Amino acid sequence: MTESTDYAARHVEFTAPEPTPEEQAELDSMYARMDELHMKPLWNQIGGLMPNAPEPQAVAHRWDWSELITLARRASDLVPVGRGGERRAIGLANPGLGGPTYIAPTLWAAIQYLAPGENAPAHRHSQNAFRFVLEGEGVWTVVNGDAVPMRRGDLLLTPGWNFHGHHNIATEPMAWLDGLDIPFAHQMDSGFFEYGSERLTDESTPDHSRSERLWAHPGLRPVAFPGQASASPLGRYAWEHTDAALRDQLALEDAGFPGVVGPGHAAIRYTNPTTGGDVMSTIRAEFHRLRPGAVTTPVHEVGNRVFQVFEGSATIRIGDEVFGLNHGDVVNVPSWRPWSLEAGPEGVDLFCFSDHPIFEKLDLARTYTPEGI
Ligand code: 1HN
Repeated sequence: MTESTDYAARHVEFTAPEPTPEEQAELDSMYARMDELHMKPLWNQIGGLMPNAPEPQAVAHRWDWSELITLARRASDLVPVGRGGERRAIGLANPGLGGPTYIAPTLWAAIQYLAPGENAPAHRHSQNAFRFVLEGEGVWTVVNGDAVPMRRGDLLLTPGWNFHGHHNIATEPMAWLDGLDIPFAHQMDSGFFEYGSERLTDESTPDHSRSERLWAHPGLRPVAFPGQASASPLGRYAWEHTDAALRDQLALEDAGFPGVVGPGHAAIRYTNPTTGGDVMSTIRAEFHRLRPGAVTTPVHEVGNRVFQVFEGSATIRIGDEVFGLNHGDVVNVPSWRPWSLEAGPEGVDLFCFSDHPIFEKLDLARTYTPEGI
């Protein structure tokens, strides 16, 4: 599959008549003066500024889970967690973006590791954040005093400006995927940060957080909290609900009813129960389940996706590249690169997050399926 799209206009090179030596000297001097005064002529750069379709600097890249978890364990032996450093998190830096810890121009992804008895101190920032738990349990994220358990397959939210700290009260270390909109806030100069209390929560650790007791009942909302909130008030999306929803979609397909997004492809979007929309204003979170061998239709989308394999294996095609994906591996899809998934012989479960809400809100979202499906 190629990158070409049939609607693409042709790019026309701007050519001026060949200058005489005198004209060239004048031109050189004019450009030198512009440079001194921090001015740039448009006629030399329009093609790069306004390509016919997005030409992301970010490249598609896969991070290997076994390497990530090995380095996280080493970091745990060598680097304490505490105030100042705040989190023992290893960020994934897109090789196309030239150095900063950005998996995409808008998104941050990291593996965070907390050993038994360790505490990541409370703080808050305007950046939105979530955690997705690949394996393990025993860590509690305390969000504004509400103790939220973290267990395998759970999605935990800490929307912007909520105090949050993490405590491992178990006997095993735990690692999870963090996703934040740090690059977006950084590039837009919109970020704020404050330290929270050093005092550990003396909350008991109930089975369910307060937020789940209020908001995690399907199709039901507490009358005491009317209105809409831009970020979801639900702190934990428990695996048992995600798994059941996906299982039911595939069971409906088996019974000949609609429900799946494509043949053998069940998918759910985590929603804000006060709106039915995305969980946070800048980040979309989804979970995809493909039956063995199922294949998705290639699609171009404005915005960036990140996948992490929860179970099983798959291959993902991104433009002309193909990546094999196993348990825990993380891969990003840059804007407008066509992507499609093919599940391995045992099927695949994938967590996915994206920055698509940003583009939808700004009327900049576009999708295109070359096969017109
Ligand atoms: C942060 O607060 C967390 O709360 C994780 O777990 C990663 C990366 C940069 C800045 C703040 C967390 C972070 C972060």
